Amino acid sequence: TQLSGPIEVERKFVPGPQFEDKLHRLGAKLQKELTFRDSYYDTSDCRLTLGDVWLRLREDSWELKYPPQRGTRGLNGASTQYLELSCETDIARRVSEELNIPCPCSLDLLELQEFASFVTKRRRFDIPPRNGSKHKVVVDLDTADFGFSVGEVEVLVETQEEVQSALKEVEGICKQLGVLSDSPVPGKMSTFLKINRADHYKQLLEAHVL
Ligand code: V4E
Repeated sequence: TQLSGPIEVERKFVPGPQFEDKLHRLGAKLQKELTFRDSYYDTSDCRLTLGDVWLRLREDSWELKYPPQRGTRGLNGASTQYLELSCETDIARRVSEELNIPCPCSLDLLELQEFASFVTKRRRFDIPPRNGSKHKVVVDLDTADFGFSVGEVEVLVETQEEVQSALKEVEGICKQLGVLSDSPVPGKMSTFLKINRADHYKQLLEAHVL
């Protein structure tokens, strides 16, 4: 089944000491500050996350992230691309397909368990359009309640054809901000699991999902 939702192209980074100066020099403007709780769900044998499928309740809304092609990962070096769904019916369809079970009318009917829950404080910055740029770029600075901070440069696109140019743009902005690291930067989830769910974390590492 072809479900539609935006493709999120992003790259995580560790903001250095002079990071906010660089952000302002690029003309970035603080768009909003928000705080939200994410609770992530999976089967007891972690079949969703082992397939790189991420189901969460962000405050009161279900959201699903998964790689564009079945059986592939959303990783592209240190940058990532994930499809995002936010309609609960579409999410139930995609999750049941992943688990090879009949589609439930509601996600509540699936016997899923929460495996992570944390609060993020986010400051979102808009990057002004640059010469020749096709995409709207945002920079998020996140701090999670378990004492971990990470940044993300992000572009949302509608089609797979736009992914390459979005990746270029994300990487260009990272370079300008002095945060283009060669190796992937651990995100909130990876760090949360390492601290709180060592066995789950190990399984994901061994499956090359993290
Ligand atoms: C762990 C994971 C996913 C769930 C968390 O997604 P993330 O984008 O890190 O969270 P957040 O709060 O920033 O969501 P947003 O508000 O941007 O929608 S989705 C994919 N993964 C796996 C993964 C990975 N293996 N490597 C990297 C660098 N990132 C994610």
